[in-house]
Amino acid sequence: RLGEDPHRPGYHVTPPANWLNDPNGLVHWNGRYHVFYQYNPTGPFHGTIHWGHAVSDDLVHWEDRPVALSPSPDGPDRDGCWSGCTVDDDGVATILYTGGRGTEQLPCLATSTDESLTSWVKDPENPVIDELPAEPEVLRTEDWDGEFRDHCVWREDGVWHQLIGAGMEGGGGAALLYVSTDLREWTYRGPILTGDRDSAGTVWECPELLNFGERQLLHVSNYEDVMYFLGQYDDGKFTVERRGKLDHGDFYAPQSMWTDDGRTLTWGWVQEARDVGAQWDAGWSGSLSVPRELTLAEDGGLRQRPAAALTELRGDGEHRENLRLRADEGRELDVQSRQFELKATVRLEDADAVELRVLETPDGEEQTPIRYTAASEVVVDRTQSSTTPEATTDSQRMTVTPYDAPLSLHVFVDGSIVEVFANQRHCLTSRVYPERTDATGISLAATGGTATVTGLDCWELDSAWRS
Ligand code: DQQ
Repeated sequence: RLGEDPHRPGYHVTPPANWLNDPNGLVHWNGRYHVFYQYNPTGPFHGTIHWGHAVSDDLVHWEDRPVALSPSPDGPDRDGCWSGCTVDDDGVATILYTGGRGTEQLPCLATSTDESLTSWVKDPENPVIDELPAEPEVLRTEDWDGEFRDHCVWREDGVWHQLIGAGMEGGGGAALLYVSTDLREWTYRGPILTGDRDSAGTVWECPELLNFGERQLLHVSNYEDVMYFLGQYDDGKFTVERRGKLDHGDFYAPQSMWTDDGRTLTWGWVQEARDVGAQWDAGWSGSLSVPRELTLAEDGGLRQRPAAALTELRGDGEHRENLRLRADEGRELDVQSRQFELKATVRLEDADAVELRVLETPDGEEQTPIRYTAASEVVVDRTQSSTTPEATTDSQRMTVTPYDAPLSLHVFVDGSIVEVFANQRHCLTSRVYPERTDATGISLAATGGTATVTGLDCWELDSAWRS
């Protein structure tokens, strides 16, 4: 594995080198957690995509495994093995993925009977779906015969159900439903939901349906954002009750794993926010988020929490209580690190904002403030994140619903990743690339008045990789 790079995450899932994009085929198999991902083994760019593979016994220590799927030169996936999922077909691990061939996007299937999910055999009948659905008409572009890809498969009443993401000619995105008794012959049933182009994007990639019992959640990636719809899925139709974004930053194409003990754990692709040249120089590109446990809150909204297992990585730390922050008075923490977790409960009182500054140099030249404002926003301010002139300087923000209770902030920093959870429901993942080796400080400050941090814990986190 590539190492020795201050921007390279230590506990997030990254490729050994080269390129990673979407998480794929996440599965808890024979007691081990398997993560596959879109991988280009030949360079840090989105080229001919394979499926990379990493495995873990505890969700926090990871081991690289050999590439699981590679394009077959004469196959329907000759130009790429794109995103898909893994299901358990009576003990046989089965992947449904999109093969790329020229301008076509072709649903394909592969199986593994090997306990470690190392070797996969492609179905000789691939592709398993060889024509586009008639209605709605699938969007064709200069590049593609049809925007029609990515797979979410589940079993319901003994029948396999599959969602494929699509764009509609003249319209917006769609999540198209197919059914099958054997995962190989599929019958088209129509869209479970379609989106309005202006408010929900032209194409829906990577649709995924999650079942929380009384409510279901459909999320789709629309080139910009990961939109989620919470509501009722019944008999092939999804009725939306609320909608939102799973994350407000650099987070895309997420996918979930249903663990043996019933948790829904979701990983997203954390894209780079630096130019292609910098990615070439680094020799790697892309990371997965930390696994997030998704549940429904008591009020029916969506809860997102970092997976509990991440506590296993905690090393040295510090604890503070009732820290009063007077206007413009900074407080430094003892922990200095680029690889840490911080939890804080913040009450604004009469302050305009509280800033948690991470990756900060002693003179403040480089710093990334995570700012909680009286306007109920959390902002990741990247204007001073890096002294590199090419670095991204735009700020990212999200509205955190006002609560009677103070704001709970839970932050994971890892090299160049800043992953923020607010009130266990709003997420913002950001990329920053500080240049200076002393950008390891963490401090707190209030502006415009006084604020109280009623409780704060900060831990350095260990690295995750066994290669
Ligand atoms: N990435 C894959 C596609 C998917 C896109 C290709 C989303 O299957 O639609 O690498 O990032």
